[in-house]
Amino acid sequence: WEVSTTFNKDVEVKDIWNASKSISNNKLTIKPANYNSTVESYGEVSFGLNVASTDLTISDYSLTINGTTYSKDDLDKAGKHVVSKPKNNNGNSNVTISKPIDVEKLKENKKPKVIKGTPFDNHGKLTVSGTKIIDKDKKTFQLKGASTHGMTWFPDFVNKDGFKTFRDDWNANIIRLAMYTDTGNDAGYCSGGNKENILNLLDKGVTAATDLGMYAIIDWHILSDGNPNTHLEEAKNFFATVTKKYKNYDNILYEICNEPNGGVSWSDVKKYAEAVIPVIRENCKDAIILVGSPTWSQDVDLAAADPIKGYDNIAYTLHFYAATHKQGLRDKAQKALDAGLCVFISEFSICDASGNGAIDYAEAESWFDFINKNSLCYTAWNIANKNETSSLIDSSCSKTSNWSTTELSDTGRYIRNKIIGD
Ligand code: IDC
Repeated sequence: WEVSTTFNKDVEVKDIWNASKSISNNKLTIKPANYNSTVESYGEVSFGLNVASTDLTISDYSLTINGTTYSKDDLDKAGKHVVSKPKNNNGNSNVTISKPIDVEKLKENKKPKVIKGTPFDNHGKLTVSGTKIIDKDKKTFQLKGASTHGMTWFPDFVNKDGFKTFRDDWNANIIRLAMYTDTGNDAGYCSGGNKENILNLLDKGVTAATDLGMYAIIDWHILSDGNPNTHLEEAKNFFATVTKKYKNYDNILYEICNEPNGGVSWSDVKKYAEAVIPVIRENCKDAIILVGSPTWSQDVDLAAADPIKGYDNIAYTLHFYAATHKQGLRDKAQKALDAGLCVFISEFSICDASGNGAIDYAEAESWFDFINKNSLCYTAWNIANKNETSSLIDSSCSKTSNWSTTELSDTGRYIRNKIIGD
């Protein structure tokens, strides 16, 4: 264990017992003596010191247990442990720990470390404001990045170096983690996949993105299971599990149904959303939730006409494949925006809807004009080297990170330029 206390001004320790100290920049760090460094579960440790300073106001404090530092915020969240501030410069003031520290509770509420200068450090927790996504300073913020392929099909591309390449070489700030629900075989979470393995893979992706200060989308990738209600109970269980696990991760967005299709109506999708959103809200009061719409997440106009009420921070996904979906779909999107819906492009490519075929550059340009005019967020399908047009990595390249531009596919090169801002 270790305790740190920061004073407003110069600080001097006159005397210390049952512990040792070091001081740097008004920050006093107290370390255990050699005989009390291990505290048993439910055990206690006590130590004392006399401190002198021209200003005994404590501006900050933290506690380190087994190498993990808990900030003032973390400690406060676990129940206001450190209470009394020194009263004056002369009195024998005590800083007391008011009640036993519940380490489990501390751990449970711990926020991941934020690396300085990363997208998440700069923009913080995002919210939905009208049609826009805004950052911690209330400025419009455009998330730009890419989606994994089905993670279970291309697990090697779910890795920190690869995501770092997207962050540093592509200027991307978000990764979408696509988890197919039903593939008809054990690649799908609900069709016989090993849930534990899949959750571990997802965790690898979440941890990598978080360590890099990137945003990430956890995508419940329905597709052949056209109606999201097909796996409603599993969806509820899944979102209960992941939101509990990642409730302190303010960089995570939850996409609850990739692409409803097969004749499903907006009212079916809405019913599903109204069942899943409260499950998410139980752990994550304000994380952004992305909701799909019928016709493979194209019917945002239907959602706009009858949006989900009673919750903040809901955005609606619009998916396009430029060689298939053109002005008609942009018109629908415009209609939704005009009605005040926050539209989020969590999947797209510049080829046809099969994820393959020729690139339509002219339509791709029109789409990017539309995207940038409206500051829409987007993640491009897909981070893999499959021999299909939408894969961002060339199929002849087997590297899973640090791709040069010649190792990208034509789609990859085009989208990289767009993210960088050509
Ligand atoms: C495609 C993949 C392809 C895979 C197929 C499986 O690109 O390699 O064999 O899924 O069903 C979507 C879906 C997305 C599709 C993509 C291209 O969300 O899963 O990926 N697409 O068809 N909607 C429109 C297009």
